[in-house]
Formats: sequence, C-alpha cells, structure tokens
Amino acid sequence: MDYTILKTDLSEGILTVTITREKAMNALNARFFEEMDYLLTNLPTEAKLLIITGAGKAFVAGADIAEMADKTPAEGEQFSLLGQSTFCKIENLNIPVIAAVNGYALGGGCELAMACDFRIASTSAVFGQPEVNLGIIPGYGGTQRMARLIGKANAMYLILTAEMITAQEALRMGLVQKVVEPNLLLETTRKIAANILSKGPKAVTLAKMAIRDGLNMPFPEGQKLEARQFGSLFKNEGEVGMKAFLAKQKPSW
Ligand code: DAK
Repeated sequence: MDYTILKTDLSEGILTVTITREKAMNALNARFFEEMDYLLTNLPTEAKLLIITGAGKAFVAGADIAEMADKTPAEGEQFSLLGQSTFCKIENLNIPVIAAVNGYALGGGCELAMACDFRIASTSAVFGQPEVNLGIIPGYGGTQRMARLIGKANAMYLILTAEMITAQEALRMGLVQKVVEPNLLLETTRKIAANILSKGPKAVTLAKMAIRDGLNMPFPEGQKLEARQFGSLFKNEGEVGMKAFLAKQKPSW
C-alpha cells in the first residue's frame, strides 16, 4: 500500500510510525484507519517494537469531525467497526507499542494513545476526552480503557468535564509514564524502546500478554495464566538469563 498519511521508519528493530495529516491536526479519517489496519496486518518481521507519534502540533486531535458529520447511519457503523478493530489490533499486537505523544491527544487521539502499552509525553502534550462537548461519548473503547488505566474517578472527571489537561497533570493521574522536553521526545522514547529490546524477548512478549489478557480475567484465572507463562520460560530463555547471571555474564538471547 502507498501510505499517504503514515510515515514509517524501521531501524534497529524499532518501527516508528508518524501520523502526518498536519493540516487537520492528524484527525483520524477513514484513510488513516485503512493505512493503520494494513500496517498492523503486514508488520515486517524485523519490527520488534512499535512507536506511534504525530507530526506537528498534534498527536491526534480526535476523529475527523468534518468526515463524520455527514455520515449516514450505515457509514457511521462501518467507520465505527473499522476504528474499533484497528485499536484492538494495536492492543493485541504481541510486540510492545509505545505512544510518543507530541501534542494534542484529544478524543480518539487520547483513545489511540491509551490503546498503546504506555505513553511518553512531551511537555507540550495536551490530553482530553472532549466528546461530551459534541454530544457524543468516547467510542473507541475510551470509557473502558481510561477507567482501567487511571481509575474510575479520574476517568469520570476527564470524560464528564471534557477538560483538557497538561502532560504534567496526565503524569500525576498515571495516564502517561514520563514527560520530557519536546526535542527529546523521540530520542527518549527510542532509548526506552532499546532498553526493552535488550531484555529477554520471549519474557517481554509473555509479560505483556499476561498483563493485557489477565486484566480481562478474574484474578485467579490471571494468576493461572501467569503461572503457565512463567513455566514456559524454564529450560528456555529463563535458563539462558539465569545461567548468565550466575556466570556474571551478559545473556545472549
Ligand atoms: N477533526 C477534523 N478537523 C480537525 C479536528 C478534528 N478532530 N481537529 C482540528 N481540526 C482541523 C481544524 O478544523 C482546522 O482546520 P482548518 O480550519 O485549518 O481547515 C485545523 O485542524 C487546525 O485546527 P485549529 O485551527 O482549531 O487549531 P487550534 O490550534 O486553534 O486548536 C485544537 C487546536 C486541537 C484545540 C482544536 O482544533 C480542537 O478543539 N479540535 C477538536 C478537538 C475535538 O473535539 N476532537 C474530537 C473529539 S470527538 C467513533 C468513535 C470515536 C469517535 C467518534 C466516533 N465511532 C465508534 C463511530 C471519536 C470522537 C472524537 O474524537
């Protein structure tokens, strides 16, 4: 596929995807979802970690209001299904996914960031769920993911007030994990990515799956899943890592 909205860069196992619809604040339109869906379905095998970021002033300022406004109910449903399935594909990837939030992350943009495993924000990032201003509610899983990520009261506060918050406030709420100067955003995110990629690759994948899938299970089931994943690393990558530790060497995965 010839990308018109996404720009990709693959280096040292890190695939950086930049959304480049700057004139519309990277608002999510049907073309974005087609491109992102294609990218996620056809990830190069060399891509071991994905970073999603935006070009210009915005990460993503929400779903494309201009495109949505005239949709028929059938088209609206189609748009919804495509969006939901793309966001679930991001969440269900077995490689880590980091959002590098460079600017406005509003509505569907905040939901996109929340579908990633964690978020690094620049000091110029702004977060919010302004849907109630438009008479709608978050529709890409935002009510569900936000409450799980930052708790019921914080999610209620942000979604019911539509207030836009700074990166620092998002950090305080636990919506983002680190805040850095804008010129350091990609460099810092790539350093974090490289650090993750230096760890046991199977352990990273299984830890991600246990956290993600366990959250959708009752606690005892989640513990069983953890025990299974834990066990599968013995006489496997775990043996390599533990023996390297005992030999005071760096593990060679
Ligand atoms: N959609 C379309 N165009 C947008 C846009 C958006 N979400 N956000 C900004 N733009 C466009 C502006 O219209 C403007 O276009 P021109 O006038 O230049 O043609 C251009 O980007 C620059 O924006 P501004 O001139 O407004 O720039 P400012 O710096 O003054 O303000 C802003 C930046 C981000 C604060 C402001 O643009 C803003 O408030 N934007 C809208 C934020 C918002 O309400 N976002 C949408 C939330 S609702 C669904 C699931 C989910 C959703 C929908 C459906 N289904 C399951 C079906 C999600 C809904 C949302 O995301």
